[in-house]
Amino acid sequence: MNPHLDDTIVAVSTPPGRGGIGVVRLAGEQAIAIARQLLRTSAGKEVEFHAGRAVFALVIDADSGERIDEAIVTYFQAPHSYTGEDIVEISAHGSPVILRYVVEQAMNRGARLAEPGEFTMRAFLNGRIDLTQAEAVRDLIDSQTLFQAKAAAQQLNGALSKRIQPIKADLMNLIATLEAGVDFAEDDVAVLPDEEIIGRIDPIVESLEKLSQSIAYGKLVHQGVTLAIVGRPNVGKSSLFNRLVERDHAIVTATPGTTRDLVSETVSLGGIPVKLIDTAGLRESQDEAEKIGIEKSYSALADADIVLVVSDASAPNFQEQNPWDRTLIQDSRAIYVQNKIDLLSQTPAFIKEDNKQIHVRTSALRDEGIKELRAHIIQMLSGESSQQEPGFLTNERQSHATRDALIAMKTARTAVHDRLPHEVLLLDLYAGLKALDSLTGQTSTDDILQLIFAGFCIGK
Ligand SMILES: Nc1nc2c(ncn2[C@@H]2O[C@H](COP(=O)(O)OP(=O)(O)OP(=O)(O)O)[C@@H](O)[C@H]2O)c(=O)[nH]1
Ligand SMILES: [Mg+2]
Repeated sequence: MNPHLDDTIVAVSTPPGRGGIGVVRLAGEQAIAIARQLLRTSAGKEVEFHAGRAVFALVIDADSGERIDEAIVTYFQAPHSYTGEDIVEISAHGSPVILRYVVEQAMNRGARLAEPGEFTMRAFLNGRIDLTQAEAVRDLIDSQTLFQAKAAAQQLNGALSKRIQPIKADLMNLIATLEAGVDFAEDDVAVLPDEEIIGRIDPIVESLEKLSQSIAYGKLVHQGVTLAIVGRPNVGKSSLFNRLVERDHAIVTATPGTTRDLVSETVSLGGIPVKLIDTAGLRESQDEAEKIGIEKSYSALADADIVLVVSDASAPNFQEQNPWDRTLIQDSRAIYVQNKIDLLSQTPAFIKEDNKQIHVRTSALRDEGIKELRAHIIQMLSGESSQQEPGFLTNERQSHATRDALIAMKTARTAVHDRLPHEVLLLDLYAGLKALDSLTGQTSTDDILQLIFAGFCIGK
């Protein structure tokens, strides 16, 4: 048992700095006893705390009894609180001086300063939330777009755990069946035939494989994507970049070779953070700085999730303008942009699809086709998300655990094929279960025993 878990902890829960209100949170057995010493009613009496209710109180100087601030104090009674313990939240005015004073006074009366994330850690340790939900709290706080926040809120609601639960239930059932066969072999408990074991392992493997792939979507949502704008010099890459970020960020001039270094800015497209990178125009150059810039363009091109391949639609040789873009022709990451259409005599269509290649026609100068380009990028992003189930992996830890579970299940399948004894097979299955446990929380021996005895008529 973690000794620190018994401490009553205190911290300012609102961000540092001044604001309209600031909240000090106290959690633990002594929360009320400590809060009581720091507060008075307007009549100077002790504050009475009622579960789930907010009351008006004065923050007082604990030594002299002088009033320091007015506050609204909310009491969440154990176990119906964020951490599962008694929690008192003191919403005072948002002055760092007052908030620090309240925290210090609470510490003088036995509270300990909370470690970063400790309230959420306690919520986890007290079984209020599982690990995926704890991670979702962090994601929710870190979210930069509303779309990210919604995705995190779904995870906080246990979407990932709900997706894992049936997989785990199937695995536990299989373990229980095999355990029964091993432990009660003399008692005529039927031993599962190999085909049936395989028939029960396969769907688990399949579900885990799908789950494992969902990290791609999780990364898309949480980390966003990178989009590189590449092409020959002077075709209007920086002009397009500025249109997409909606301000004059990159330098635009009529001289080819203007952009030397990578210029980047993150925008939200369809709720997904997209890091746009403007690059130096690709050409043979003798200029040292430009040469380095072009090298960087190539690495940005290699690393990007989406590439805008820009050409000048008005240039006479525009079809051959990007000989190097042949390497991109089969690239599903590419969107071909024909810019400067204002210089063409006829008015062309904005989006054309041929051989599955997408061509968008724009005039960065006149702000034409930009909306269509943006819509197309969003469509490309949401293409990946359309068949996505609500629960998905969002970080490396989860991805690792899922992969471990998958490996264990595949090893188990091989063990069946190799006709290894069920004791050995069970080791693999337990390894798979342990990996899933690290995602959602422990399965105890009792859980399995219960399944054995509840599901199987041992009768003795
Ligand atoms: N007529 C017209 N001119 C444009 C358009 N887009 C950009 N230009 C002009 O083309 C010139 C080059 O534009 P940039 O945006 O600097 O081109 P770039 O591809 O970033 O060029 P480098 O950085 O040198 O590789 C500038 O004079 C722009 O004003 C367009 O749609 N129509
Ligand atoms: Mg440029």
